[in-house]
Amino acid sequence: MTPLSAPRFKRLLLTGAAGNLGRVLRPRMKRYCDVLRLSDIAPMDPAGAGEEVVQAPLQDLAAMQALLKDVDGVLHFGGVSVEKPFDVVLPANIVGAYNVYEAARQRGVKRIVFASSHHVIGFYSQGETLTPQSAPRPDSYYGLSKAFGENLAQFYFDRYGMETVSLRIGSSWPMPADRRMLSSWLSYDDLERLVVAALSAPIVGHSVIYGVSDNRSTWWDNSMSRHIGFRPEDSSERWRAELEAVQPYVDPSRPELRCQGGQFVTQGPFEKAPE
Ligand code: 15L
Repeated sequence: MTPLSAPRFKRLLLTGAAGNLGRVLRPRMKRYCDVLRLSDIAPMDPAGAGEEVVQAPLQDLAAMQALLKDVDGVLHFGGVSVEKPFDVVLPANIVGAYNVYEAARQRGVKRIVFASSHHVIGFYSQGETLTPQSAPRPDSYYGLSKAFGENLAQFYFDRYGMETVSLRIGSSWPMPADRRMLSSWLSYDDLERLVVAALSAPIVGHSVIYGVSDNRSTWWDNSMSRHIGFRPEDSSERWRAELEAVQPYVDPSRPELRCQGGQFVTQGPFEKAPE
């Protein structure tokens, strides 16, 4: 991919560095900063040139206060990235997001790129066109936690002037894996373009943008977020015939096929009913 022109940061922090997208972004973000600080609760590969590696749980405020020291931009990709019981989602995604924002405020960080998710709006039907202002319809405890993160970002902007771009990431995979992803797919190169645009756009306040490639079919209208300057270049189209052959039509009686969030809409409940 052609390197993007973007301001160089002194030190960027990437949380969730051991996760799926964290591992994609780790080698790609190095060219945009002098030092890339990488953090996760899980072990990571040792630090290479221009890297710092800090293993730390998001739910530990003191650890986050140390982690945010001398950072001038944050990519918050940490936390659980799939549906889990609420007691797993709460510390990682809700307490964890609060700790990152509060530590960032204390350390004077001006810009956060928050890895939200389209699971904030996953209960809308496929084919409905949504904008960044469409009312949330979370499809999971995970989606609810991302809606909390977007509200947290809005609050920290309104109260403290800290800017965030919340990325409602679709399906960022090497290639689309099913018919739904023909519309929700975000290539890794477009993910990089999105993150760099979100970090470097001059004024963002709190902006929400869908993380999706230039697919022929899409349910998400990003025209309100043009100011971010994200121009996707990839498309899922070359996999269409193959994936539509596997699933020739969308069965409206099955919510996991009908809804934008796919299987997330039917996972759970996890709690046992009382005796
Ligand atoms: C997500 O938010 C997940 O993190 C990812 O693993 C995918 O499953 C994606 O959504 C999706 O719905 O395709």
